[in-house]
Amino acid sequence: MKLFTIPGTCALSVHIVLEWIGTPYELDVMARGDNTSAAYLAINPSGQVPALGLEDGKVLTEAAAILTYLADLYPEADLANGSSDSYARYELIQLLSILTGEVHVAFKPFFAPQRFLGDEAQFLHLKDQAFETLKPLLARLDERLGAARWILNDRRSVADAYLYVLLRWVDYAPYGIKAFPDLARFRLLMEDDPAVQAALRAQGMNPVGAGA
Ligand SMILES: N[C@@H](CCC(=O)N[C@@H](CS)C(=O)NCC(=O)O)C(=O)O
Repeated sequence: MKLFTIPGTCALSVHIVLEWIGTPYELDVMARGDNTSAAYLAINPSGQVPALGLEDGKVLTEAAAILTYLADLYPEADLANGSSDSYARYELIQLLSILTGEVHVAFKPFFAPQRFLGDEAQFLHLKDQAFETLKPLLARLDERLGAARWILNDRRSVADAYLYVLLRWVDYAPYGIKAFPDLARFRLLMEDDPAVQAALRAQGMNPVGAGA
């Protein structure tokens, strides 16, 4: 398997999961901009990461699909919320949908305001608005986590890897991670994990710690 990633992006979640599983994998760490090359567009026409090249030559894209695929392929790693029971499976899909389709998407006007507005004078306003949209989403995740160690039924799953990546970005918000004490604690605990540390190192990234 080969993971295509760009440091700082949501592809880190897949990288963490590959480390948790402990299976051999190849890594293609691209620089920003490489994802619009003809070579990469042939791998993922959306130009986005993550993409996962599979052993049979197929490519899987979309973080939620890749994470579910890996959780299913390596049941011994127990990262699928115990999904032999069907409700547990849909709970995992539900949470991955919230994280990828609601929370991640809410960050997009901050990271790429030019995709939403032509008028640069409006960018700051748009970014502020993005963080306002995010606040209740993060508050709900903070409440959902509560005193638990892991976000889904207090059982480690692929959703934790994805949540960690999203929480790294909360430092950009004016309120910061400290506004969400349980998420802040979760983020710190994730950074104690040798698998997370290995993935960060391999992508030339640093832990973000407790936040400002
Ligand atoms: N829906 C996609 C979104 C992936 C995505 O937004 N990737 C970002 C990084 S977090 C990216 O590749 N950005 C580069 C670009 O769009 O040019 C997924 O869940 O995998």
